[in-house]
Amino acid sequence: METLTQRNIDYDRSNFSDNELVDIYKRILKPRLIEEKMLILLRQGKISKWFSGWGQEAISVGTTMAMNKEEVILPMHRNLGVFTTRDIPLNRLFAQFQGKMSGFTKGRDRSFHFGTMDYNIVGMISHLGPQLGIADGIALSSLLKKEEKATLVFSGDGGASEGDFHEALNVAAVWQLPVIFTIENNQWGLSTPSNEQFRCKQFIDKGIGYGMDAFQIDGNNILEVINSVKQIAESIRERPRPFLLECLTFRMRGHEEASGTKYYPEGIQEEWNKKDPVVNFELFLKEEGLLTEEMIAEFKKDIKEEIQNGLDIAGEEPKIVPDTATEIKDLFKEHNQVVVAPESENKSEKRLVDAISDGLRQSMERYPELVLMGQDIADYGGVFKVTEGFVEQFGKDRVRNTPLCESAIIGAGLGLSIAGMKAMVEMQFSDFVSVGFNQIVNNLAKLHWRWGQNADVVVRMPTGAGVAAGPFHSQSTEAWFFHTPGLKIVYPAFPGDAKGLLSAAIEDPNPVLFFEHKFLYRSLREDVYDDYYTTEIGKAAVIKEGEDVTIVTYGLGVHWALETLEKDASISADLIDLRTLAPLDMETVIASVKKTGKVIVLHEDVEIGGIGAELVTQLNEACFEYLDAPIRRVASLNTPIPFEADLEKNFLANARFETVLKELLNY
Ligand SMILES: Cc1ncc(C[n+]2csc(CCOP(=O)(O)OP(=O)(O)O)c2C)c(N)n1
Repeated sequence: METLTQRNIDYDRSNFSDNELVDIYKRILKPRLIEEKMLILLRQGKISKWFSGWGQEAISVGTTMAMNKEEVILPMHRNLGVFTTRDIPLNRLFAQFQGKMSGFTKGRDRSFHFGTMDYNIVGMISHLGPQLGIADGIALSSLLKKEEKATLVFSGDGGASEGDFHEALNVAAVWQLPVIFTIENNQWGLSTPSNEQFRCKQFIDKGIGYGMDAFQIDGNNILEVINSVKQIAESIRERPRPFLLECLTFRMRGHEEASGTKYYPEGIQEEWNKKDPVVNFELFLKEEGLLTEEMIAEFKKDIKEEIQNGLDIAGEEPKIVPDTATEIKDLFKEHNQVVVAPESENKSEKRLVDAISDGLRQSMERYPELVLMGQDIADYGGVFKVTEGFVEQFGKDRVRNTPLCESAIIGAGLGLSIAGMKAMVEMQFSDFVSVGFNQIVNNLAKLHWRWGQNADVVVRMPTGAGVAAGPFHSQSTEAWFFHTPGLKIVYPAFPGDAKGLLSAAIEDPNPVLFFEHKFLYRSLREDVYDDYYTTEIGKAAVIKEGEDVTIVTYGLGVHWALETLEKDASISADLIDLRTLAPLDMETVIASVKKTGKVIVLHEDVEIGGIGAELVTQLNEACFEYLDAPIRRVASLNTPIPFEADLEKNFLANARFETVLKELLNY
């Protein structure tokens, strides 16, 4: 590409002193020189992949210079300049790229896939859009704490086609959150041009639909970027509200170095090279008499030395030696639960729904930083009335009705947690968690393991069948998450456990999915302690003791088993209610199976690839020599769950449980 000798960008320097302008130059030069070095290293085979931000540096550097240091920025894959402008030591940045220990993820995630709250940066996951909901949560925390802070989050024009973009902007607008949604419109998403990505004339037209102000600026003009972001940030610190800021630019080097640029129209790179953000600014400062060739050479020399020094330090660092125990330990933030006993013995009869409501209310009293979010949970009290009366007691700031935006809201829960708060997100029905799935399995579950940031979020999941509600209001969804390391899954079967376990889940700084059986909400009563208390997470309960068989189950299965045992008093069984599915209390289960020699696993969820499959495998490995019969598993049919009452009955595991139990006993 030809070197520019003529300036093609007009700068308005009226807000900047000479020194500031020179400082800006040094700031924008640094990521460019790192880019140059990375390309050399790539050619030498010393790094494997590089997403280049060449030509887009003014956006990363300008936005970061405009924001206050204590404000959070959520960058994407072309925002090297955010990291350098926040002054992350280059040796750590390079160690991160090389998967070394002094990076930010202990070698567990690559390139820019990390965050560090030491620098108020929350990094991306590959899925792009989920960043935006997290920004909402961080901004919500600022709003609730009246901190007068703005949050800035990036998206590409391509990533903005994701549902997460729509959800996050919509939530930010409805809640008037101080977020600057910065769109780097480099006009391509991989090989797809903008006109195959969206239909509106210009990107900012999308702002109208969300009811937020939107500006388009020249993303290659660093002074324009700084001025615009400063102005917006100042304004929204004072009067919180979101902004859409489109920074027009061009992706000079294609998607990533290996994928080439053959699909670009002829001459487009040359055209955009004329608007190079670094060289144009350099030419401008020379014209202004602020920069000489000698100064440029000196700055380049200094930065190159810094880069080489950083590479040397990172290069000398030994490769990570895998340690399995550490890999597993780091899944969760350390939390040694100390079970809290109720202050008095006072009890009153509570339905499951009342007990859950009670635990939630007392947790709200205990944790002023706890925020509840969900559809219709405020004045309406939630569809199952768990939060009835909460608005009166805790106010609308902490008991928040949400738009229908599961993904953005779970993301916002994570944002609240990153900002030091606690979040509880209610799914209206656990079936609907499928549209928030990505945030749970890829963000909540992996965050602590990736960069040590915990996700203090409880997702409440009204679940299960027995209410003839059909395939989308009756599913058992626990196995969707059971397979994902990094999540705790709690599934109580009784009101007393539900209250204690929900309180424990909220206390726990890690992500917990809390399943509540809808059929049991109002059909089950128990005397429950009135005071606040917690129950141990990860501990099964032996509900009945016997000699001949072990029944392992959870949720509604516990009640099916109880009914079956009540019908036939001759059956002598250990009945184990798992209560927590992740982590599984295998110790209790194994001890029982070793005693009885026979075991049947029962669950409401469909059979295939379910929790039963895991239990059977682990029991086979641990108890084979103690078994007097093959392990049996009873689950619901491997079909979706039908609506009609008799069809539903036939679908559910209970239709076959008694027969299989008797077969096992007679084996
Ligand atoms: C959910 C998801 N779909 C697809 C991809 C693959 N992918 C990675 S980056 C990218 C293009 C993104 O375009 P844009 O948001 O405009 O950012 P740019 O790369 O142009 O900076 C695609 C398709 C992905 N990472 N995540």
